[in-house]
Amino acid sequence: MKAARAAVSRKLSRSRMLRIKVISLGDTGTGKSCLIKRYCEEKFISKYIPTIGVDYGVKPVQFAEHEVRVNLWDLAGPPAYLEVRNEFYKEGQGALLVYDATSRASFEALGGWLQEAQQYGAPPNMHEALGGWLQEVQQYAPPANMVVFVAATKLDLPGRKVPEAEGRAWALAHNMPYFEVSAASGRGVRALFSSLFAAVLATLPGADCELVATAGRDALAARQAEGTAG
Ligand SMILES: Nc1nc2c(ncn2[C@@H]2O[C@H](COP(=O)(O)OP(=O)(O)OP(=O)(O)O)[C@@H](O)[C@H]2O)c(=O)[nH]1
Ligand SMILES: [Mg+2]
Repeated sequence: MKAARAAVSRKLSRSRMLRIKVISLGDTGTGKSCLIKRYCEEKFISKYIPTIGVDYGVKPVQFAEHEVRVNLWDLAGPPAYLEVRNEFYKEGQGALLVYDATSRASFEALGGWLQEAQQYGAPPNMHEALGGWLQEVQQYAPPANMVVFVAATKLDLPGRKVPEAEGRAWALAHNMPYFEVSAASGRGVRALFSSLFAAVLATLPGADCELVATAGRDALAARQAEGTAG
């Protein structure tokens, strides 16, 4: 009887478990898959293994006594996979918009990625966008359903082509948080993911206040550990 009650309660808590959906986007080869692998498995693979369409993974993340299941949809960057990617923009609640700091082309492609997300995601909040000081914000606003974070990757490599100030200014102009990371060294990765999760959780109407507060505190601690708190 006791065992049956415990099983029912486990089933109930599983069914109430919060799930969030996060997607990755950015040019092919920018390091989206490596970033996710570093966060989920604390591993780095230097051999390039292109994503075929989309890769899916679930990461359970603990915030005090609350567990959140993060569904990660790692999208492939090549234009040919648009047909696969477009399915995911409506579902995504959080997105990592990734560019390679050693590739100016991947940075210049960011606006196009936002447009793609806007075209296939929920329509952007035009009222908010129009309040911005850049006309571009209106054109490249992220979908209304999605919290988007910008990540400059491969910070361990020499030959940087996009200075930090430029990446940060672009993100700021589009009203998005900006992080500098390296999947190879792990720099900034935990701070990036925990901050994105905290931001997504804060947008969910049904999320427990204590969970949201704990996620926010965890994210701040991770940013402080990286020296990126601000
Ligand atoms: N040095 C260094 N190399 C990296 C880093 N992140 C990724 N790479 C390398 O960049 C290449 C591409 O990485 P992926 O993560 O597969 O790129 P992707 O964005 O997922 O590419 P697609 O799946 O084709 O869209 C691989 O050879 C990685 O080892 C990094 O932080 N530092
Ligand atoms: Mg990939």
